[in-house]
Amino acid sequence: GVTCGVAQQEDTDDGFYMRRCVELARTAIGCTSPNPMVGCVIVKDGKVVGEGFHPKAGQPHAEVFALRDAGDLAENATAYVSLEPCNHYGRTPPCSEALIKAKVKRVVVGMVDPNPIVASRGLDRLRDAGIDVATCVEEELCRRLNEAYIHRMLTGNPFVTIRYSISVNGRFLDQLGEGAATSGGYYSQLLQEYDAVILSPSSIMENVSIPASKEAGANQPLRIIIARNISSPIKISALTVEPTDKLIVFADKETSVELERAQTGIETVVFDQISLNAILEYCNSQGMCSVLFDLKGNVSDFEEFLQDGIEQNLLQKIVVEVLPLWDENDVRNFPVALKDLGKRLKVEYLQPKISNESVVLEGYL
Ligand code: AOF
Ligand code: ZN
Repeated sequence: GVTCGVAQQEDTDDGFYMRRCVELARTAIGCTSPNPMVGCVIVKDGKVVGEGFHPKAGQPHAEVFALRDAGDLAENATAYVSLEPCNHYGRTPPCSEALIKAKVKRVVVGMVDPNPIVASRGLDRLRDAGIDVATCVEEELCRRLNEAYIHRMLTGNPFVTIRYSISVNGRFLDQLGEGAATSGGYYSQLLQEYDAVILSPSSIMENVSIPASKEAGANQPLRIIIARNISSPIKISALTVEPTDKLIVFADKETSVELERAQTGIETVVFDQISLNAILEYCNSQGMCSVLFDLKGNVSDFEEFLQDGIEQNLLQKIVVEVLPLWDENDVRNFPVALKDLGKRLKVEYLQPKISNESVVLEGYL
């Protein structure tokens, strides 16, 4: 990828406004795929005169909203953008031209755009126009913000996260029910970050409910239920599906026939064989940047996907929720696939998030 590593300008004000850009960008969390989240701030004489973010693919970019907000005050101002301004005609015209036209004096950028059709051309265009350009300000933060977009740009695959819950003594929570496995407001926040959440039918059957982000106004991920070799697809028809639920079943041929018979009315995509590759290919074709495998209590349904993911390097992140429970039962049930996955965690990236309800560990593979 294109990275510069060291910030060209270590100015505290630059860092401050860049962090504001990231905050603005996050307003559109879960809504921008296949595009990145981007925020922009226009600053003149130490005052913010314009702010904007990219709300959705197909809509104007962050810079356009911020420049509109600033109006004439953009002249001789500094524009902060969390991602390099684009220099191409896509769904929208180039932001580099918009910045030049607005006569900004300086542009401060968080990170270079890994999109091969941008990749430094935006920066070059601005410099050619005589604008003072600084890059890689709060680069790490900006990269984290768009880790899924970056991954997809560089690999052509969606960013894949595996999620599960354990007790303090390391028991995989397959018997403790959905309540235990999804306690913590973190789960609701996690869901809104992803374009899709992938579930096994058995993981949702007990409560006959599908997970949704409870954040106010949150974009809901597409809920994908993997249904293969299942004995009773009729159960899927018992799901309480709200009209607003984005729900789809990935079924093998046999299961799809059964589902049709049960007249579930739930949209079904039929696969010859449901493999991790097939799932990711579908998600990618739909412009999804990120996918969350929610193991809940059913690793056995996903074991083969995990093994394939490990072998082919298709898994990027693990999110483990440690619940304040001590399970008196045998802890030897810990799934082999997860042990394999755990061995690959890069410990230096482990990030604990501590709340009243649980400790969540996030690690990169
Ligand atoms: C920016 N500012 O806010 C965003 C950028 O189809 P388009 O026209 O929306 O272009 C999409 C590409 O533009 C996307 O892949 C990425 O390279 C860049 N996104 N660039 O200057 C923004 N969202
Ligand atoms: Zn743009």
